[in-house]
Amino acid sequence: MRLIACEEAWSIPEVAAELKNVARSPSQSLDKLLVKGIYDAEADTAGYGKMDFLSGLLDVEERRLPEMDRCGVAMHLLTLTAPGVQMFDADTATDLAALANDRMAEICAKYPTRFAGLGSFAPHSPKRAAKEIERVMGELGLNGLVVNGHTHGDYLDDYRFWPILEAAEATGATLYIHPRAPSDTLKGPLQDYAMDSAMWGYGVEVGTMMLRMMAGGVFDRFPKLTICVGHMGEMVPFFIWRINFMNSRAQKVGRAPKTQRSMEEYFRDNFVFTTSGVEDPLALRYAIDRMGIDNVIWAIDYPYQPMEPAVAFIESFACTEAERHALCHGNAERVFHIAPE
Ligand code: VNL
Ligand code: MN
Repeated sequence: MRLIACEEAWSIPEVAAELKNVARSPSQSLDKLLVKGIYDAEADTAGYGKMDFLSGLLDVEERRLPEMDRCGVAMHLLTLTAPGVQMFDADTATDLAALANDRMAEICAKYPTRFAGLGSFAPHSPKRAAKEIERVMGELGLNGLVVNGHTHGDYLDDYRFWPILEAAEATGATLYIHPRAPSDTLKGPLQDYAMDSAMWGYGVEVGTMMLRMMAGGVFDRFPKLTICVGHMGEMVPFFIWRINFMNSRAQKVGRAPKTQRSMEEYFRDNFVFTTSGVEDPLALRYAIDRMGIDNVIWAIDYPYQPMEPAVAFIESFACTEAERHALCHGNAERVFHIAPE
């Protein structure tokens, strides 16, 4: 079975160097716990540096490719790792996104059956971002887009980001909303016990973004836009019944804008999600039965998650051949414009 892993983190030295500057800046962002840990290891107190994610992020050929071969992983869909360029000023972010996209396109051209990639852009400069999206999906021939949660506290339901959503829809680019730590106004009680990141904060951050977009009517304005999220849907599949019920009540009393379709319809029609970092067969079975097999895609979350157990998880998952085909590569090929074998 062709295994295409669809949320695989990667970086370039120039972005890593700029993140080291962020680590030493006075920013109060909750992302600094991870940024300090990975990019300024001498200053690390949280232990990220000890896990040495940086060498895994910066590497393609030395360790990643041999490990893919060993585990039987055909392809990684690469993404510039969170927080991407979103903590930089708009000019630096715009330039570094373009540089990362160029490098990613080189890797994909060198290994067309082993690597595909999602392009980055600077959301804080929406018009230039829209131009970069056209370049990513045109000239560079990449497979879609990635954004990491909020940008300086703003979420994608804000009309200022419409040029970005418009360009994504027009170019047929699926937009992967990857997590970063919750914004300054959301972070309060999430600062302790390692709740800032993958354990809990990331899901709160992306789930909040998803609900703002659905309830805010983004998909009435951009009905063909496809959003991908990771981590088994960032808790939304399990809660969609209640989200749907309560949004409908809120619309009736004027606490939420009237939308053309229901929250459940937006989630089914405008979203897909990956299994990244949730290797739980009960959660996967529920997600497939609840949202439909066409909406679920396998991913590892390398190097934050090791490859081998993620492969064992999907290969041992009890499902039909048609379901395995969809999970392991069919849906990825459709959603991310990857040529079938
Ligand atoms: C972690 C996990 C970080 C998955 C990630 O991106 C991620 C983590 C920065 O465990 O800190 O995609
Ligand atoms: Mn990830």
